[in-house]
Amino acid sequence: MAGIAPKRSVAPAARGQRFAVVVARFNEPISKKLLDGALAALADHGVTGDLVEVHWVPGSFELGQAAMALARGGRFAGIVCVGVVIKGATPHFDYVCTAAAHGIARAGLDTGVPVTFGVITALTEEQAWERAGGAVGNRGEEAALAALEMAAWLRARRGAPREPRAGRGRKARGKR
Ligand code: INI
Repeated sequence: MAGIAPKRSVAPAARGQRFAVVVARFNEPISKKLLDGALAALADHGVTGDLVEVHWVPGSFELGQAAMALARGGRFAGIVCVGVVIKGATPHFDYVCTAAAHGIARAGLDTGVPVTFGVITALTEEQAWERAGGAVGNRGEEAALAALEMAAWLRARRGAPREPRAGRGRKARGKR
């Protein structure tokens, strides 16, 4: 899929919040580049040292389960999932990509913790390298920026004063 990721972050500094990066070991030399990109983006926003945890899992299929477990633990403002799936000669690729995407989405939707998708789904190894810090960007960095932005967005929503519901205000009560 062609697309243009944002060039600059719009996320504010993360101010002491903790983030996790879950990395799939399959195609490790490439997924390591995604991890590097994610860690660099988090560091740019003040997420360094004890504020960031890295968790390795066997493959992209397992990303959702790990992200769900971490999100349920309640210790992280955001979770970044990175992995590299490269198409082979069989339909295996489709199952791994689908499971990774659904699992990652479900971890975020079920827990309310931002869980972002930094998984390269490439037809060739060359395409994968291009998206791991090559000519087409770094999907790990982009996923980390998305997690930072969503964490800030949710924080702002949770801190925002509630809007009064129609008919339940002081005026409405006084008319009874
Ligand atoms: N996992 C990946 O992350 N990338 C791949 O390209 C890949 N391929 O090609 O098979 C892959 N498979 C492993 C899978 O994610 C699981 O770890 C495995 O099926 C065990 O559940």
